[in-house]
Amino acid sequence: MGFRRLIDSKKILSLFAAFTLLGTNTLMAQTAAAGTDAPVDKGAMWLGVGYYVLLFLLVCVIVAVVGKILKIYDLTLKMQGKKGIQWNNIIGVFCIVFLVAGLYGAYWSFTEQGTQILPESASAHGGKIDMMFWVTTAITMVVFLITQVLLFGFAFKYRGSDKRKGYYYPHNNTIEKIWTIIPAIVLTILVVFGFFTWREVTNTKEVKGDINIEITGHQFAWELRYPGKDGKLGSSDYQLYYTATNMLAVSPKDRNSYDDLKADTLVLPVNKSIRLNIHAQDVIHSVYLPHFRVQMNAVPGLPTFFKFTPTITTADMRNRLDDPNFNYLLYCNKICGGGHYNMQKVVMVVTEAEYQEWLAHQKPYVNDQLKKEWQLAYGSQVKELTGKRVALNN
Ligand SMILES: [Cu+2]
Repeated sequence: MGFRRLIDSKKILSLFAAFTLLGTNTLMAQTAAAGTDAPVDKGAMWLGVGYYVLLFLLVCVIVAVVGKILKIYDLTLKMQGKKGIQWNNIIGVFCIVFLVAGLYGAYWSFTEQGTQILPESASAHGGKIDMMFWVTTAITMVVFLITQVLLFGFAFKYRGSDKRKGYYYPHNNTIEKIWTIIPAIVLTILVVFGFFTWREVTNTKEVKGDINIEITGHQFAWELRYPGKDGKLGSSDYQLYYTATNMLAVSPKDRNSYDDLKADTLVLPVNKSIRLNIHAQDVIHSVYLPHFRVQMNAVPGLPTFFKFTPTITTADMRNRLDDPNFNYLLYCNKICGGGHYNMQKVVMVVTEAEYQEWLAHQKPYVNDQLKKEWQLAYGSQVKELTGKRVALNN
């Protein structure tokens, strides 16, 4: 396509027209929103996306036009018997510019995003997880720096030149060995390190003294159940029908459930071993407690658990961060549907005395309505059981 035809092209003109139209609409929408304090509607947002897509296309067109102009200039120089544009030098310099800009971008990313890093770990095992993170980050950063400097530095140093002839170098076993064996050793160390840490964190049996807490995910909330005075959680059975009164499908056949407590907030005593027994009712969710370096999937029909020991109370962490509004949070870390973002709970780490005080105020899970439901479904057997145990707590 000739230069004149490119400029006259109807496609470019229509692109400009659409660009101007969308740009004007976006500006108008923003001005209107700013004037009325109204929330920005989604139509304006998509208009904004269209604006930037067209902006990108426009930049591409400009680059293409400049390229054509340079090509014509290059041809003119050659027709006059002069040397053409030294593309090899230009591209070589671009490599160095790209290297410097990229490294600055990485530095900027560390300084900007780095300020959002989590505070110190608030659990006993968290230090090990952090150590794995920092070792991996340090190794990958060293590799990143070396490879990028060599890649772009060599592209500049050995750029095409009439004075130099390329050396045919098809294969070298020594180099192949170096770049296969060294990464293999480094990766093996990282994987083995990770394996032992993960095994230590998860390969733990339920022992006496653990505080068992049941957490169940459903679209879109978490439900909590604490054991009563017997310290034992009654079993739940995912095959039971989940009803509004029995959200956790607790089995009426297990006496241990009769003194269990229903809770709205995840309250944990400091320096005590917590065993989270994790369930899901509908789809896969994930229990995520970033400040304690805990994450475990909640899978329907496949109970999972995570054991950890909180080491810093909420009050203590607020002091350390100098932020009186700080709260530990529990998130769902699997995109489980439209209300996924809503699956968030406040976690309070408190002293043992505060924990006991809080626990004493929690309501029993097996309430009167549930007792009635069970009696209707299971008859006198359940009536006899509930009659004995629930009386102790009510
Ligand atoms: Cu979820």
